[in-house]
Amino acid sequence: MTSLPSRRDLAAILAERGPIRKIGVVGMGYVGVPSAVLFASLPQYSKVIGFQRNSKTSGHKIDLLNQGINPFAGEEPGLSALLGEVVSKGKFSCSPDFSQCSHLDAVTIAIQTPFLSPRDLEPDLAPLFDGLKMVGRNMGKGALVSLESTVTPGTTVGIAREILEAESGMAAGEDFALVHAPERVMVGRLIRNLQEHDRIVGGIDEVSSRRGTELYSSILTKGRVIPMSATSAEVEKTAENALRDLQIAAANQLALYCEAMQVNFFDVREGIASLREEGVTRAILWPGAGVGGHCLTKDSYHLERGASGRNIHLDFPKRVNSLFQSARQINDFMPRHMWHLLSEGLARIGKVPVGVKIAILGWAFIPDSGDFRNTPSELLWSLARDSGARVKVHDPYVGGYAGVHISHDLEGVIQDADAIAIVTAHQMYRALTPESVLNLSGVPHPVLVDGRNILDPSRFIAQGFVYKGVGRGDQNHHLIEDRRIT
Ligand code: SAJ
Repeated sequence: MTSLPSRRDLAAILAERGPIRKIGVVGMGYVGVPSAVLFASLPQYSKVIGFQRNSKTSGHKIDLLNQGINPFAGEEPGLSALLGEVVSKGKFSCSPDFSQCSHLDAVTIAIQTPFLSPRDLEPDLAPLFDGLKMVGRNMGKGALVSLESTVTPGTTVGIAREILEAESGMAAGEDFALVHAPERVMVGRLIRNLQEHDRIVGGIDEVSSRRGTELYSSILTKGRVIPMSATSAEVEKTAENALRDLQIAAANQLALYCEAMQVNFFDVREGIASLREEGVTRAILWPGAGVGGHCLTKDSYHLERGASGRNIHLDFPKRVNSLFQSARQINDFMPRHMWHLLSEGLARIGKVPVGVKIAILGWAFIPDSGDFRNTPSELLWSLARDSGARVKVHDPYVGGYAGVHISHDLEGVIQDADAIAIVTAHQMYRALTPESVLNLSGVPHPVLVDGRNILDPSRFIAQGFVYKGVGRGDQNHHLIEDRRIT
């Protein structure tokens, strides 16, 4: 039994309506666009409409999409070709006019729920609620509504259902079907993820789950639908990221322990990861300069809110913090740890942060991407600035960031630097050599803080660098050598 049995009339209404043929996708973001073009590429669907508010920030996408132009900068294999094809065949179009929802069989809603402000960790649900209102106001009897945005458990059967019912005057589970089908796509592999990842489909009732399964199984090539209740689907989505965040935090904490005990985390990790036998495998991830992005930084808080909501009785040990909250605190500490390593490095050569020049390499939150949402680099940048240092930032993929100058000139950023901190593992940073950095920095003992363990410590130490690495307890107290003229 995946969820409550539906009232008979919903099944009858859907049977009378027949198979899904016309689909709406609300939110032309990196989830909505590939979903829409995949649906439109299938013969069983006669029309897909992408709904996009004509807002200042995203309204431009409407014209681009109607011309068959991919609005996203990064490389998305297959997306541009598929978009051009479905637009030229007249199977997909984009519109700000939600009245076109009235004749659609299914409407999916993929509107982001970013932090209102990182300080209070509350999600900004206003755009999502607006989307729900517009759909509720215009959808017809027998429609399927699928909420794809990541939300706090309890949202689908709670406020989402209430908005849809209030705006439509209809009842979920009787006049229309309602599911939560969380997105699980990664930038750079959107189409492939939608086709190959298993898809969680959580209905408010069994008929809704079945209608949602009909919709999403159509775009799956390798993946399968995993049906469950709507709230289970919300818990699954937030938990899959909370658990990843927890695994990263475990690696970060172990790395801090290894530094304190002056051993090499990566040796320890190799040993742990060698346990590959059935049933004894250890899922150990990688420590680093911090955890950014819009998934792992917020989904744990969705999960925590769901487990502490009204009418929730949680039996949990007293005075013990949630593992997921602690994981967030450890991961959010890592940029501060980077600052501690950098300050210790400067102290080793008798320098204080005031007036020194610091080069921060990497602003994006993941390698070889321009995506900088919730970047760990910002805290390191603030700590360095607040200490009186002169800070320059390099990132080859990030065009700009409010209040921070992001340079694309790596040499210019390293020029005259007393300290260099690697925060993002962009491929180009792996090519840095001690000689090139020394010549640019012009100081005898530059401090190098490697937040992603991408450079060989011994090569830089041999040339006079003061090296500090996350997890490198075996190297972080090395003797300072004079540059060997090679
Ligand atoms: N990170 C570490 N150590 C690791 C892995 C990641 O410090 O071992 C850091 C990264 O540097 C980054 C942050 O964590 O700053 C997030 O990295 P991520 O690889 O988890 O990338 P995301 O945030 O794009 O996560 C997404 C999630 N996908 C969805 O929500 C659909 C996540 O569930 C996926 O596992 C992840 O992509 C993925 O595997 O690529």
